[in-house]
Amino acid sequence: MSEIAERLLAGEQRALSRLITLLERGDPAAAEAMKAVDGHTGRAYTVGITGPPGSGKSTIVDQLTQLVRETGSSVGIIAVDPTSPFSGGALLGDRIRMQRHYLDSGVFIRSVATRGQTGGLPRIVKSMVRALDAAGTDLILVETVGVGQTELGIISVADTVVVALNPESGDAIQTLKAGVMEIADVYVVNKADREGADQMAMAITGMLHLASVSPEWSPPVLLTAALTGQGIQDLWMKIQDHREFLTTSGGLEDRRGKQRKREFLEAVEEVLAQRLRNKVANDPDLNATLEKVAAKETDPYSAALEYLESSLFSSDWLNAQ
Ligand SMILES: Nc1nc2c(ncn2[C@@H]2O[C@H](COP(=O)(O)OP(=O)(O)OP(=O)(O)O)[C@@H](O)[C@H]2O)c(=O)[nH]1
Ligand SMILES: [Mg+2]
Repeated sequence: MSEIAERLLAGEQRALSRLITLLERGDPAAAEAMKAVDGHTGRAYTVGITGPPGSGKSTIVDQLTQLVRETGSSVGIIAVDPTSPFSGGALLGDRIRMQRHYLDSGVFIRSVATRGQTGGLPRIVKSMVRALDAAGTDLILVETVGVGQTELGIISVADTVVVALNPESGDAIQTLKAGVMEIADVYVVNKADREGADQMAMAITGMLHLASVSPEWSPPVLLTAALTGQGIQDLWMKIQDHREFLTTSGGLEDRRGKQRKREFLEAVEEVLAQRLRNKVANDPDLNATLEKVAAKETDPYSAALEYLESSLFSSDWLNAQ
């Protein structure tokens, strides 16, 4: 086993930081270490916190961390930031919001920039969760911002998904329609100190009744004021209830198994697409084909199939449905 994997399994924080840096660089040593530690994962519990921008996710994460640290458990925080790594705004805000935890050796905090990437959660987030898990972290909190694919992608890594909304987010119902209802295990109407929180909670509850998402688990709808910590204890209890439900029903194993299968298929696609891009970029004959397409000598789709057939794949492979 690689040295870094060994040190990680021994719970060394520096090995964890190092591994994450290697993962960020796409260093082959990271892949090797991840392979070695994979069998040692599964003890950590992962909670995803997602919702529209500014709904108070980081404040909730900060308060949950505080609460959980009081029990002595270690916490890993991964903030997935959709902005560029250089804009810094959101990261700076998070730093301020979570600053009391930066000096705590029982809390590990890392941000991941998605760099405008669309289509699911960046793969590195899954590796980071696994690395934190292997290093012995008890609770992992993953914050994802926004609505859409990245947000929904949280389901591919979290055991429990918390969706945080606000009383005034008039778009909340819209948010729910955008596939969020299928992934939310717990709803939080944060900023309950503001007007309209009860109505918002009732509206969500009403929609849940209509949708009846899962017969075994009805997602609770909670009110919190994360700024003061109000309702956070209750949120933590509901997260633990959900964990208990998943563990006793066998749902946890099922969920994690599905996540791993999906990750495998995504990796196949990713590697294939990458190799294909490299190959196409370095193909000296490609220009001739492109010129033909531009000159309307052939239509783009048939040209693409012909090109792939002649240069990369057999026609059997391409025509298989
Ligand atoms: N009034 C009130 N404000 C809150 C509450 N919770 C958070 N806020 C404020 O809302 C703003 C956004 O909070 P964050 O925790 O950064 O929200 P976020 O969802 O992490 O934001 P992004 O990561 O940028 O999407 C901050 O100014 C918080 O102080 C609350 O319960 N009540
Ligand atoms: Mg945030």
